[in-house]
Amino acid sequence: MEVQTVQTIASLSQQKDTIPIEFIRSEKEQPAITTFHGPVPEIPVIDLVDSDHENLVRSIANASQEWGIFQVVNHGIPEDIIRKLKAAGKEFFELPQEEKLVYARPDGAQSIEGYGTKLQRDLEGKKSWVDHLFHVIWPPSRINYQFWPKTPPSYREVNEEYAKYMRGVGNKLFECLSLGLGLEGHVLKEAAGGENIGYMLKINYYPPCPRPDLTLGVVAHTDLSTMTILIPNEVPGLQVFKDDHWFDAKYIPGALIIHIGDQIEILSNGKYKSVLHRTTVAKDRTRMSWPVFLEPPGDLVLGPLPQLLDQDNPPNYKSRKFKDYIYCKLNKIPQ
Ligand SMILES: O=C(O)CCC(=O)C(=O)O
Repeated sequence: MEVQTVQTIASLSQQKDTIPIEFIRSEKEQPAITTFHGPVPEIPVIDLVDSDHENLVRSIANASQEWGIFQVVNHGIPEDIIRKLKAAGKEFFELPQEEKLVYARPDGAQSIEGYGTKLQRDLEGKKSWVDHLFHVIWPPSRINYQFWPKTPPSYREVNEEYAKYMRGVGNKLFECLSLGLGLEGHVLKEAAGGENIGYMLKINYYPPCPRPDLTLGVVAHTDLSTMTILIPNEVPGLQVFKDDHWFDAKYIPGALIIHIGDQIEILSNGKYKSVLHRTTVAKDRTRMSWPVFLEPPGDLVLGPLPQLLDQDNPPNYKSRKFKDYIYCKLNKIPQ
């Protein structure tokens, strides 16, 4: 197997002032040229224990309409669990390469689960300055423990615990988003697969990079999923595209970052927006992030909710199976 992870390339690039050409982005994408410098509007910050429930629903709906992204504080996940989750992920990525490769995504596998680098080069043949580990954390029947690191030994327990909290937060957000559309609280989650929604964890590992001005971690994209619940480490890097500019997201210790994904945009018939985002990398520090993608079952057909449609509000999106949506998007076939 080729052992060309970005972590290996980064360790060879230490003490240098260059990076391999395939990591150098075109000028349209280079962060040094395209990042907005000036007064940056702040991504909405939402307190999940707002005693005024109507206010909470309104804030989540407004943020999802206007930004497609928001940060959540007072989400109920104990600090200690988050600290342990991050420590376990960091310890895994700091293992020798051959130990990590035990969890490598098998060649030709259908699923994205496993350790590796980005699945595809982009259209210009460029690579991204990031490695990752993907594995399902919920429902238990869909978990493949072969992709869960055995080192550190705490990895399994803390990820199982985190999955329970993720479900709590996911359920609450689905409910608020549903109410924000003027629907009953259960509608959106049920339309996205109900108890069969899969929780796919990804750990992103962005090693230090001698030329962060020229390259990107993950390139500009919207998430395929319904929504994404992400926790970053303290190294900034997430950028959001709004009003024709790339803005840096502020790091708020302990906050969760919620991305509205394509499927919620579709179910809401475009009322909620799936957020375009990307990441930059740092010169001397390792950035890490832990997004959890809430994904409908592959065979489930998703389209604009019929309750939102009438003569004046025709569907703005096709209805299609989630797996077909993924196929078209990954293969750049128009939806
Ligand atoms: O690292 C981040 O903050 C964002 C990661 C992301 O967008 C992704 O993995 O799809």
